Amino acid sequence: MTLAYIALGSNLGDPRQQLLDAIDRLAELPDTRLLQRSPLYRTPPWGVLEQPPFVNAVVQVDTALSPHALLDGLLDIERRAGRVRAERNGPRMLDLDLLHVDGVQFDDARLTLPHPRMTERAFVLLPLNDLAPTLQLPGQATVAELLARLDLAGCERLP
Ligand code: PH2
Ligand code: MG
Ligand code: MG
Repeated sequence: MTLAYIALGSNLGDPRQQLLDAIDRLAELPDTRLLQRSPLYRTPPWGVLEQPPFVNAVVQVDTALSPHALLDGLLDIERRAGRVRAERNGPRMLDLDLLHVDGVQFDDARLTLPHPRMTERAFVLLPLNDLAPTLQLPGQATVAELLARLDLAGCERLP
């Protein structure tokens, strides 16, 4: 079994409920156990600014699935949540991104691990820091160190 971290995001429909439903679906993935989930955060949109705020979270799973099989599972959960592939960085019902798989550094047309842009994104590192502050990202620093460099303005933990 291998530890993996998955980021969740939504800013359409009922984002909070989308994330809670997605966490239930993640817990049902084959050969996978949900170990921890972060609090939910409301975060200002990054990339495309003219869109509603997001709700973001991160979960930690223990899985026997390969990274590509796990990715297929995430895409299936996105599809079932009504995700339509549209504008890059634009609004979405549900986005599930595979952030990190223990011991795996990998790059192909479908998947890059660790996720190459996670180190610049408060909406990823803030919830990841709740679960794994000392997680070392290859060639870089720990999650807590990377988070300390980012602007957290507008990020708010939801009750
Ligand atoms: N996802 C994006 C683009 N911008 N901004 C926030 N705050 N949260 C996200 O999850 C997000 C985003 C593309 O995946
Ligand atoms: Mg994303
Ligand atoms: Mg995605």
